[in-house]
Amino acid sequence: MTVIEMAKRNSTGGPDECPCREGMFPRIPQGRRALLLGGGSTVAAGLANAVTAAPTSAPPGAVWYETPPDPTKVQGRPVGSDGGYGTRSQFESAVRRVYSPANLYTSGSLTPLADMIGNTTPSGLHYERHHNGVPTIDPTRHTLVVHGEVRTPKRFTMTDIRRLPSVTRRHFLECSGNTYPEWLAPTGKTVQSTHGLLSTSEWTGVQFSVLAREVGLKFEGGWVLAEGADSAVMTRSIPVEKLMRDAILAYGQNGEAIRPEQGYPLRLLLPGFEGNTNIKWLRRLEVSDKPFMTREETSKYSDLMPDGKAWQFVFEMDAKSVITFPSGEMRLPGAGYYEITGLAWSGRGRVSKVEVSTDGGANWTAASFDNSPEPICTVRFRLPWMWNGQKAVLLSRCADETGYVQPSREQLLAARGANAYYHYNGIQSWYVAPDGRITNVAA
Ligand SMILES: Nc1nc2c(c(=O)[nH]1)N[C@H]1C(S)=C(S)[C@@H](COP(=O)(O)O)O[C@H]1N2
Ligand SMILES: [Mo]
Repeated sequence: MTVIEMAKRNSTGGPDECPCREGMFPRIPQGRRALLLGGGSTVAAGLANAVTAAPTSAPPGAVWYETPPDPTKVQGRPVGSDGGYGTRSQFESAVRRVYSPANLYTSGSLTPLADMIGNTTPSGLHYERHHNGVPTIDPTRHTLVVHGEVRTPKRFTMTDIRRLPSVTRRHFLECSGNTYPEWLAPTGKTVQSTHGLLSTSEWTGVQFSVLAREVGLKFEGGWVLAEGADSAVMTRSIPVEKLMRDAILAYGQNGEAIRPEQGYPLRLLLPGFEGNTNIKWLRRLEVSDKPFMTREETSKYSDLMPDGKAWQFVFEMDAKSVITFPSGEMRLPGAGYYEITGLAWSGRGRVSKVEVSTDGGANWTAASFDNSPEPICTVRFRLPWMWNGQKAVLLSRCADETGYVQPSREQLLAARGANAYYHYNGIQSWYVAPDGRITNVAA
């Protein structure tokens, strides 16, 4: 099939067209589609950089430039037309976070994993989970109070914090509710809906251990209550041992100030710990010899076991991987060569291995990595594949440097039972039908 044929097949999207919807592989952005199909893209001679009506796939209010037949004949747009802050190409605007109206995702959004390139999530596509909206915080008035069992309680302004030595590290963040609907049955239609509460950023900030020297902890060990300045006043108890090991009070994300949705102006970043403990809009740290037993670590974010008892303080995110191409609701245009790719990550260290199966788990082949895996960070894996046009079931399975291996769905269900909710990390299966359609199935 030619690109134009695929574009024709795909040209029926409405205003809420989802980038992952069936038939969208390979996706042809609406504007370029028009050009390929020879319609709607004529430009009057000499009319440079005309703004035309945006196609339906563009976000409301988007500025849309006419595409001249020959860009060398029309002067480009002047520098500064972006108001001093760049935006992505108009042809990429269909790649968006999805806001889910129901349950866990009430006030959250999902990263479009199928469209991610490389290994860093652009800040504007980082997943979101807010328990009571995004507060508006003036950094010149924001402070962080550190008190409790410390020798010198202190209040730090953002200026104080930015004067301290900083570190910059790339880490993933994953909500422990990520992939939760899959406990019951294969549910999510796209990889964005099954695994989209996962993102990777480069974080910059001050290590907790630096701050601890400023206030003087009274004893080793113990717990710290971290509190957010949002209207949910999110609170979690964190072991001091973890904070001293690798916690970052982050004010930077991917080279600029952390986004409001990620906790501007300051968030706690606990590499590998469940998303919830990474308190955003951080305003208070209280040191104690015991945990505070807040709502989010008693009623919520505890794991109910088959025997009715609950695990508390299940912090570390287990190793997990998912194939992002091909994945749910895509359609392969025909038999032939493809490259299977996806992401693998572990809250306990580096990913050591990813294996891929194209026959539902009978045979496994080691995938290659785009870069040497970093600690507590996603890594992109890939494996070449010749599809013979027959039914196939695609799986990925990862291991981390501690020797832990990602469990199959059956192994996980056997261990955790029907009461489980958080921390689903079973192997994801994508079924490839002979017509090329990809769906979410139990392997
Ligand atoms: N203050 C505050 N911190 C918070 C939350 C919140 O609602 N308020 N949500 C938590 C949850 S459940 C998750 S998964 C992560 C999400 O971080 P993100 O929105 O930057 O992706 O932030 C955590 N920290
Ligand atoms: Mo979360």
